[in-house]
Amino acid sequence: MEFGKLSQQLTCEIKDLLLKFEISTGNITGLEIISNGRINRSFSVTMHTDNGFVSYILQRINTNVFKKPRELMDNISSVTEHIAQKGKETLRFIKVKAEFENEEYGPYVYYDGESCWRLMNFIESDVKNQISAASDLTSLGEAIGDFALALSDFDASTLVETIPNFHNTSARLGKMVNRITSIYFGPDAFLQTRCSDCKDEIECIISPERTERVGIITDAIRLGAIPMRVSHNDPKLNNVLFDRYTGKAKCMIDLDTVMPGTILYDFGDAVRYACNTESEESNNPQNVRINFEYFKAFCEGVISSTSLTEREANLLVDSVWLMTYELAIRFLDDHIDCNKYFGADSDGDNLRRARVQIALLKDIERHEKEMRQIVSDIHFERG
Ligand code: GN1
Ligand code: MG
Repeated sequence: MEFGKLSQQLTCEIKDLLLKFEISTGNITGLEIISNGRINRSFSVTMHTDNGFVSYILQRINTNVFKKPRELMDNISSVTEHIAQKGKETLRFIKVKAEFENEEYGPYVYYDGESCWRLMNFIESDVKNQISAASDLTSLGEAIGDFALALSDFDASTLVETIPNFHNTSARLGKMVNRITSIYFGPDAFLQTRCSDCKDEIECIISPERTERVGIITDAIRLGAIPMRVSHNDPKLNNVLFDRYTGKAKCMIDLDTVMPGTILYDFGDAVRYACNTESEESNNPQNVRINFEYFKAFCEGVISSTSLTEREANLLVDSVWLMTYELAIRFLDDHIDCNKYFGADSDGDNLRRARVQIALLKDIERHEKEMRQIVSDIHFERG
């Protein structure tokens, strides 16, 4: 949305918020709502200051999802400092002016009595919501590999879990099953009908051949079979910035879910989002397939930019399966729970999203062998 179209009131509120941060302000010449994230509310603001035109991203942190904004920002600032020290591009947050700082929220969050706000420098770049060529996938893979490499000497145990059990698929499955069970035995006829209307999707999720595979990565971490690393955990295509001129990935953004984890979460989640022949929002689950050309290009990007252990490499395809399964569970559970987490423009959005993930899951199951072959060819080639 353009500056002129934002309500006068919102524009004034934003102007006022900017005054709370350590920047030199000026006349706002551009203001847009950034609408491609599902969780936080974001605005891009351009101002004409004594130093020329400067742009920032102002964000309202969703504190229903991120319940500890201070810890969240501590995580992000230590990780971004580490990346910046290596001379790599990353997000830079702006401190709140001392007189507006609140000890509970720390130096990077302005609390207006209701909401938590943060401000960061705008990075000149392209954001992609859709892939236009296989080379985009190689760049995406390199961004994930570079991120892992830049943080390979960062002590993951110093980070707090901003969303506990974020990629604990088994816990997510348990939560959905508990919800359905209590609806089934409970008094709410509306919710009971809501569950019966997605009976096929529920059955698909709770089928034993799927549920028995749910711990494949958490078990490997618990047993020490794969290393605990810093992972991004939400590497959707539009959480990576691309260079406008070279098309190469510049850096990863949306660092709220950076936590101790495994690169497998990043690998699997990026593939399930970006190598789907349809979008996450598609109305045509019957057209959903894994795009092998994209998958191959992505694997090349990741494998060429970071080093994986043998066990990690063996679990790459499982991670794609698992992250797709997890998102199918999360979207379906949120639909049953009346869209409280992801939100919806109209009821049914999250069921539609769940159907896309289920269709992708089935396609992955049909083609696991080919996917494993692609991984092992590239991994073997790189030695
Ligand atoms: C959310 O905020 P956004 O749009 O980058 C979600 C991800 C999901 C994604 C699905 C904190 O990401 O986990 O994969 O939607 N982020 C959080 O589109 O829950
Ligand atoms: Mg995002």
